[in-house]
Amino acid sequence: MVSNFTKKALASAFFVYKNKFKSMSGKLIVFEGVEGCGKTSQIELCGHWLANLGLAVVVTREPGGTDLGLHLRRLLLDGVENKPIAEVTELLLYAADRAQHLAEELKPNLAVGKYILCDRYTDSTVAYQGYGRGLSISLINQLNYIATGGLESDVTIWLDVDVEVGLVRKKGDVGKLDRIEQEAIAFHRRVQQGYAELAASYPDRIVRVDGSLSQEAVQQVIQQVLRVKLMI
Ligand code: ATM
Repeated sequence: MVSNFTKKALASAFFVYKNKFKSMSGKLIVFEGVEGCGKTSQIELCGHWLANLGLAVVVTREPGGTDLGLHLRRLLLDGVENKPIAEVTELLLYAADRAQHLAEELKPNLAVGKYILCDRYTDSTVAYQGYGRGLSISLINQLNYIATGGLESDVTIWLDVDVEVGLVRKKGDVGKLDRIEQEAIAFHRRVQQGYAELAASYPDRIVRVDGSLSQEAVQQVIQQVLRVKLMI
């Protein structure tokens, strides 16, 4: 029989385990959304704002936030000699990029109190590989857990723009679309649906921001969200 003392000790060990990341003093702020939603400009504006408040800011992204990740990003976005990448291979490469990113960038920077602005994180995998490709969400959740050890964002800003508007914006910006952007519009609509369902499932963590507003208006909303959520 398990004594009350043992039960208490187990409960407190579990509490310590569950909260091991909460002791990290920095903040992980993630930006998510479909192609052309405006993440890059909003991250830049937000970085300046936080730095002007005297906070130490790190801007990073997935895939490609480490040297290893940059190689993985190229493989993922350009492909290799026009040969198709199997869906599960793609999923594992995103997970590998994330595991390295966590070890090399996220954990060390959080530990020294930095404010990390991260372009995409675990929700991208649920939205793109889960809703977009149709891979098992439960498998993706497990892989996300393996890659991150359970580290969640403090807040995730989902920049919600119409899929067609986003793709037109993106094509206008860079002139050509990468391997994933070239997917059929139905794929991008499923990704969008994924974000909508994620936001509905995790209302405390994910905040939807209307990305169709002007750049300045979107930034004002983001700053307001961060002030409230992170008490800055
Ligand atoms: P950015 O262009 O936003 O940096 O994202 C790179 C691509 O990687 C993006 N699609 N396109 N093009 C989304 C995709 N992606 C996934 O499919 N799964 C993931 O887990 C992540 C992090 C990104």
